[in-house]
Amino acid sequence: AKKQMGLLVMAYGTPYKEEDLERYYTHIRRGRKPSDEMLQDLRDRYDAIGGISPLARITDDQAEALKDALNEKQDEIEFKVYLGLKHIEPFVEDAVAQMAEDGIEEAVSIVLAPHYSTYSVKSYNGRAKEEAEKHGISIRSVESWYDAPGFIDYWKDVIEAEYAKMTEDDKEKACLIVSAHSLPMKILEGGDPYPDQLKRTAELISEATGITQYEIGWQSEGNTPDPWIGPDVQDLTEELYHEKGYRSFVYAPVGFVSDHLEVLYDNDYECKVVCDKVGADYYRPEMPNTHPKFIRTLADVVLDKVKE
Ligand code: FEC
Repeated sequence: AKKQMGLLVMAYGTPYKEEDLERYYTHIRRGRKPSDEMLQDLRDRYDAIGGISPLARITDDQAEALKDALNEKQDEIEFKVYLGLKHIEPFVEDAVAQMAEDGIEEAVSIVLAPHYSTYSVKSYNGRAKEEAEKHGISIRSVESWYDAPGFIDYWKDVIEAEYAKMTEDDKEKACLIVSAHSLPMKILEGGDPYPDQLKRTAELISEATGITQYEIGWQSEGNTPDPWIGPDVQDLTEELYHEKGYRSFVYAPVGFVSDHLEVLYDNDYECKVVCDKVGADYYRPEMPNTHPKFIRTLADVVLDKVKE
């Protein structure tokens, strides 16, 4: 018989319906309720992208597709998938408790975010491990996959598809902006690898595509008084337009993997507003979602972890 293994797929989570907004936002703020104004601002952003973002459905589909890819790739292990979210149910802890109920003794986990940071991946993995220990489940966690060959190759294809829409003259004046979610500057004090990992993803994409006009940007910074890592993608756009004469911007939000608020609003609306204001062309390659090349890459990363 095949060996049974739990596959814990972890992701940020999104509200399922309008009424979830307040508790979701409160959870993101570690228990501090947002003001009415902040809540309205968030509601307006979801409305601007056509209602509650499609993240929930996409995340489910990604987890399911990853399980199928893993079970097709080999025949020693039967993977059973569990979705664990950071800010809404099913929480990471709910997923691990469900594994225990199902009699799973061994599991592997992956976060649907490529770059490791103490704020993101470390906290997901820590929560999974703590709950797994309570149930005597042994769990191995993937820490990052920002340089996985198939991940870089995915971005190469979709970035090249955007450049293919340009004339030769447009290409000469185009800049690729490779970005991830900003984090508070204080993470850098502990030597967090997050910024270097983003830099590496960008270098690998540049090597694969031959695009040398590229910049690193940070986006979606939170509404808190701390300083956040910059440059912010919007400020960067204006600066590059004026100082380097770029006239087309291609945004590759490689720190994310789905069509959700941070891409559909922060890139497709906010960055587009800046491009329209200065008079530059806006491009944004398709997000990985459940693209087979992307899912196969995640499956390779998980199998490498299992074989370690
Ligand atoms: O589409 C959706 O419904 C969810 C989109 C979404 C993703 C996402 C990913 C990351 N976040 C990260 C860090 C922070 C920090 C704060 C913060 C705040 C928010 C708010 C919303 C939100 N995030 Fe998020 N994030 C998404 C959504 N995030 C909504 C609250 C309103 C706002 O500030 O815009 C600041 C918390 C605080 O106030 O103290 C920090 C990181 C990621 C990427 C890694 C991952 O996916 O886990 C890091 C998707």
